[in-house]
Amino acid sequence: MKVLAPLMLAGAASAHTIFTSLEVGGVNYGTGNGVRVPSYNGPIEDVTSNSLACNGPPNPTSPTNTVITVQAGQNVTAIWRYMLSTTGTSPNDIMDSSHKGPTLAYLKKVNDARTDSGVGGGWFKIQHEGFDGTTWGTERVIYGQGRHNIKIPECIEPGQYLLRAEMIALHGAGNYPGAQFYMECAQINVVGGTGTKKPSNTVSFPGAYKGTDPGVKISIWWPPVTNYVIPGPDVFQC
Ligand SMILES: *[C@@H]1O[C@H](CO)[C@@H](O)[C@H](O)[C@H]1NC(C)=O
Ligand SMILES: [Cu+2]
Repeated sequence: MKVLAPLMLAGAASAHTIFTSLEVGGVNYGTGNGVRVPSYNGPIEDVTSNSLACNGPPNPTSPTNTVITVQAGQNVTAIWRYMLSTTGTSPNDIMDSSHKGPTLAYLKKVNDARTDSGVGGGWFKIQHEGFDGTTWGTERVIYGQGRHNIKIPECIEPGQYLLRAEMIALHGAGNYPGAQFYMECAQINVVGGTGTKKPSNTVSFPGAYKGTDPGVKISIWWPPVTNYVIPGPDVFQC
């Protein structure tokens, strides 16, 4: 523990993150436009909190009236920044490099993306990236200008969805609570697809994660991670 303590303190210091804006087809819609952003960048650590769905108290988010149009089958990019006011793209402008863990993305079909809280069932996973033996998913975002690439499945039915982009930081996850969950929800309208699929492998937020999940309660510093199990369900496949 003597060796680990400085690392954990460094991680605890301040360097959190926010999914601040969504980029679609090369167009960035702007901070908080179509993405419900909090003013404070802190994590949620309680996996039973309603704030695990789309963030929320202790980090209340601002509503937005924008619903961003996305073509089914298109890739969108969640843009992560250290703070709402951070405009740079150096690694420290994204998230502290101690914040190693997976990236994930989920969709939930809703009647009105502007008003649906996101709390409850109906979420299906559309992307995740864990640890490949060398690099964590979050490191690709930290060293990739905060860009988190997410494919919207081509086969899902058109309509409004909440897009929940997430990064989990595991630097202090040896005990639960300890893992830091960072997530915001974008409001999107999926068009153009011929899809009709309603994914069956859905989960709830809160509910999808447990404090005992091997990907939530894990000491990543020692022993070396060999087979990281990403929390949540399998990725939905068309
Ligand atoms: C689209 O996003 C997925 C992740 O959901 C990624 O694996 C893929 O490389 C991306 N494709 C392009 C062309 O960027
Ligand atoms: Cu942090």
